[in-house]
Parts: sequence; structure tokens; C-alpha cells
Amino acid sequence: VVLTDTRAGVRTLTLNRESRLNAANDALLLSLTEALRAADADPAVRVVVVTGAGRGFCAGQDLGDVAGRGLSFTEHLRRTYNPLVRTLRGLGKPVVTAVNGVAAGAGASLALAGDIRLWARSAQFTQVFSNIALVPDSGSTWLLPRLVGYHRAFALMALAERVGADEALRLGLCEAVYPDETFREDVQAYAERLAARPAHALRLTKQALNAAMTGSLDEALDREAELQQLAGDHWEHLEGVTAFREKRAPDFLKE
Ligand code: LHQ
Repeated sequence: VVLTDTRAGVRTLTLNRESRLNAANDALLLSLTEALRAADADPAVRVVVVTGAGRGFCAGQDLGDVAGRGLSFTEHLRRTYNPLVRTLRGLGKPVVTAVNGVAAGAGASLALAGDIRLWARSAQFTQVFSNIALVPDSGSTWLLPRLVGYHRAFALMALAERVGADEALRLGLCEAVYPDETFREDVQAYAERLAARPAHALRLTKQALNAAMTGSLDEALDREAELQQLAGDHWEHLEGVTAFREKRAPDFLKE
């Protein structure tokens, strides 16, 4: 249900339930979480890409899979989606969500959760939860208002309208939009650019940014001062400064 491929330091995880627009069943959610953890632990991996097979990114919970199971939604979220979102957001490496097609419900939450969000021209985003009279989950209620403000977030959630690529770019739901025809190559090229950046410094940057999302300026200033020491003591910093002095590009891939 999740395909794994590694090229030039970029691990691509492809959700693979094409006939269901990659709607999530338990196997998909647990496999994706496991694959993210494995990518984090693998020194050969510098960047992780999460994308979907076929014309969908992820249609959210597979509704066929929950119907009639007498499932506790609380338990289900705690066991599957919540560990997935925590793992993804907490990964020590940049995560690119490559939104190749429709992202709905928890699939839309997943699309937002990447550090970098790249969209194909035909991708769509919909906070579809209210169509089936549920509340947004998988981190949407935290992330979406931080991106678009409370009011736009509520409107998107209440009406479940589909947001296309141009609007997504305008609203800040993605960093870039690429043609469908070249999307996979464009994502790989972007991810390889990220992979050439200083991995240790980016790990600390993620740590600082994620903590700052919920903290005060005072705390952020203190944290920056501490993390800057860890960055400054690392070989990457010496390489960056030496390259600047020698008027050449830094090589952050050597160890
Ligand atoms: C699907 C699905 C799907 C199964 C398309 N399931 N088959 C957490 C905790 C506990 C419980 C519940 O949920 C959650 C979190 C959530 O994610 S709730 C939200 C669940 N997701 C949805 O409600 C989305 C339902 N799907 C749609 O609204 C549309 O299919 C979207 C907007 C995703 C795409 O529309 P279209 O591009 O028009 O495609 P389509 O509707 O024709 O779908 C293609 C096929 O995929 C179709 O099957 P078929 O056999 O007719 O070709 C759909 O039934 C199937 N599919 N989403 N979530």
C-alpha cells in the first residue's frame, strides 16, 4: 500500500490504492508511519517525499473500511492518524508533500503537514469532513488557521469547497505548482535541491520553527541562541564559511 523508492538521497513514499484515490485504510496509515520512521533512521536519506499513485493524492479515510466496524473514532485516531501526523511533523529531515491530485479529509490534512508542499496543476484540496458531518482531524484544526486565519479556515471547513492550485498558492497552502506532465520530475528536482542543503542545520531549523509555532518570542530567542551553538559547532558551518571565503559553492554532502 506504500511504495518506497530512493534516488539521490530522496526517499519517495507513494500511497498506492489508486482505485480508491489512495483513501486510507489501517494498513496504509500504519505502513506510511513505519516508512517515515525508517526514512528518519536511514543515513542515506536526506529528504522524504510523500505522494500518491494515479490521479489522487489521498481521499482521506476509506469510508468502506470504517463502516459497520463499530469503531471508536477516538481510538481509531489515536492508533492510526495521530501517530502518523506526529511522526511526519516531528521528522528530523525535510518532508515534501507532493500533492499530485485530490486531497480530501485527512488526506487534505496530510497534504498540509509537509515542510514543503508542492502541487500538480490539477491537484485539489477539500476539507470534506463536514460533508459527512464530522469534524476536521489529523491536525487540520491546528494547521489550517495558522496558514489562512480562523475565518477562512472555518469557511473552508464548513462548506467543504474544492480549492484548486492557483487559489492554494494564493492562500499559502502550497509553495509551488508544476504542470501535471512534468510533476514527478519537478518534485524530484526540488527534493534534490533540498537534499544538497546542510542536513544538520535544517534539522535544527525544523526544531526551532516547530517549537516557535506554539511559544513566545522570548522563548524563541533563547532557543535560537542554544541551537545556534549546535549549528556553529558542526562541520557544515565550517564548510559553509570556508566555501564563502573561497568563493565556491559549499559541499554539504561530504562528511
Ligand atoms: C473512496 C473515497 C473514500 C472510499 C473516493 N473512501 N472510497 C477519521 C476518523 C474516523 C472516521 C472517519 O474519518 C476520519 C478522517 C477522514 O478522512 S473523514 C473524510 C473521508 N473522506 C471523504 O469523505 C472523501 C470522500 N470522497 C469524495 O468526496 C470524493 O471522492 C473526492 C472529492 C475525494 C474525489 O471526487 P472525484 O474526483 O469526483 O472522484 P470519485 O468520487 O469518482 O472517486 C473515485 C473512486 O474513489 C470512487 O469509486 P468508484 O468505484 O465509484 O470508482 C469513490 O467511491 C472512491 N473513493 N474517496 N474516502
